[in-house]
Amino acid sequence: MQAVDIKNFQVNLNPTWCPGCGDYGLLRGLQIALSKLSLDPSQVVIVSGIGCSSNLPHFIKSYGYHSLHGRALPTAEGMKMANPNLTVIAAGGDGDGYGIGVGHLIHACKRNIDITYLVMNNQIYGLTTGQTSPTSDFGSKTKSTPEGNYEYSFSPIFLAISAGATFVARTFSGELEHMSEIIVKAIQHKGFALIDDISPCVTYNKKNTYQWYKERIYKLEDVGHNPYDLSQAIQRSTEWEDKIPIGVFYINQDKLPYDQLDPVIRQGGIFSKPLELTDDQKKEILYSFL
Ligand SMILES: Cc1ncc(C[n+]2csc(CCOP(=O)(O)OP(=O)(O)O)c2C)c(N)n1
Ligand code: SF4
Repeated sequence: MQAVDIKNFQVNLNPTWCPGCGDYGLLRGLQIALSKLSLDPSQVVIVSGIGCSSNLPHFIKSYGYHSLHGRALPTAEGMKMANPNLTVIAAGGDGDGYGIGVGHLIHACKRNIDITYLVMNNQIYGLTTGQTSPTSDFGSKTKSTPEGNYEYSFSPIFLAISAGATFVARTFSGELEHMSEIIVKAIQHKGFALIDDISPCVTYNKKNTYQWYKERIYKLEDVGHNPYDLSQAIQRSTEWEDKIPIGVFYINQDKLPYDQLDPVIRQGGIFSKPLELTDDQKKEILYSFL
């Protein structure tokens, strides 16, 4: 694959994340993947929700849209429907995507629209200074559970597979080459792709540290996992605590993506239709967003 210079996707701005935050890894892995795919930054849009991780679009050269907490997916889906030529990437945290936005996640999986969703999962609410999220481990001590979390977490991998996602993977912010390869595959996949990235919060999550993950992580490809086998994928999807699989859990190439089924999107989406507005009217609409 012919790669373009990674500088095409870099901006002259230092991320505001804490030193050591896993989100730096995801940013770098995504930039490597986009350069490997030789994409044009003007054909890529990154849509986020709210949270530390959701600041991602500011730190990468492409189109970007910083939306509302939990609302990255419907915004991203709308963009793909309007202009199916774009490479649309949604991004955010576990609180954003698996908490407040979980209803949208289920429908995006079911709809199988051709976008890639990157969740920087640190098992905590980082921006709001360390409350439990839906993926916080049972028993973990956080600001909102000083005596230990007494809710059980769920597996986003299991959820996405059962809701109909056609590409489901997990990456680790400490494994950049592996991560970039998986992001490349997810973007190339035709349909909804979820990547759950283990992205440690070094400031508020004192349990799930880089070291904690490194002692547990193994690669699915090293154990002969077959991502085209649904029962194998489901079986691995709930593995956690003692051993944590990373890699591609599940691929389904039989289901057609929404954008190949919907009659309007198939014809190029509303982007391809004449706007029938004067230049002044276009300017007025544009400036109302600034
Ligand atoms: C509707 C709404 N509810 C709550 C908030 C407050 N809020 C902002 S960020 C956030 C959690 C962020 O956690 P996560 O998505 O896991 O991202 P992280 O900061 O850990 O990257 C919350 C609850 C908000 N901004 N809007
Ligand atoms: S608080 Fe946590 S998630 Fe937020 S930037 Fe710092 S390390 Fe990253």
